[in-house]
Amino acid sequence: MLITIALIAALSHVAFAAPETSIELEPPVPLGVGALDEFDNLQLLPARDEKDAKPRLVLGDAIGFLHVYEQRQEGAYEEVWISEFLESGVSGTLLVDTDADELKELLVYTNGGRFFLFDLIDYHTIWSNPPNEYEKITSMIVRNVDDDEQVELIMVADGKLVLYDGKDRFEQWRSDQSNLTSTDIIVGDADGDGSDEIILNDGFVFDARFLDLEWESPDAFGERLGLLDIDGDGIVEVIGEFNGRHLRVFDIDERSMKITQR
Ligand SMILES: [Ca+2]
Ligand SMILES: [Ca+2]
Ligand SMILES: [Ca+2]
Ligand SMILES: [Ca+2]
Repeated sequence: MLITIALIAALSHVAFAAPETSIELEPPVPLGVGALDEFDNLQLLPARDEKDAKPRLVLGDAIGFLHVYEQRQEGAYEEVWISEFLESGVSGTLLVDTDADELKELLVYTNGGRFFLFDLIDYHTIWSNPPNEYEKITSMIVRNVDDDEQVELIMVADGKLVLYDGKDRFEQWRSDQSNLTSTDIIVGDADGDGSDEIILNDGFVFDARFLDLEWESPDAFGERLGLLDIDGDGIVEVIGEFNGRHLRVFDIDERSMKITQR
């Protein structure tokens, strides 16, 4: 009887265990509670290979170090690597293929104007931008916005919008505007003309292709931005978050904050 129960338990375990195997390779969010999966400076790393499927995560700290943690047992992580000092607080970490070789790198930028590419297997530094190239980077995202196959690093550095080539690694464009303080950048076609805009959270909208300033909104869009078509006209609206909670909606094509009262 006991053996039968054990057998049924074992069989049902097998039946229900299968989906969990793939989750173990790359959990959708770090194990833990709270806002961990929303932090720009905490990323799950993909498994090194199928045999070594231990969940790993990287954390960039406010002093200027990167830490890699590996899961030792369910819910418990342990530090396995720490970087050299990156000179200033880590502002953002991105997992991205910067040079179009179909392998992702860890791209890290700091408050002090440096950015670094790290190898995802052994964490060695693949490349970093020259010291003193920029004094301060307030925001960075990575998108392909031109004709070459590689992505561009789109950042606000020293008050300017800067596009940096991801493969040949040079500054390919910078804006005339030098008063930008953007802490979030989003790319999408927010006016329905079929080409993308680069939208900065402090209210600047650039054409992503021709890089001209399309609109300077009198109101900032919030600290964090999202894009969603919520009025069904086929054009996304900018949804901006203020003070970590309050939301406002902006119609970029109509160049206005959306009136929400009746
Ligand atoms: Ca790559
Ligand atoms: Ca490109
Ligand atoms: Ca557009
Ligand atoms: Ca819309």
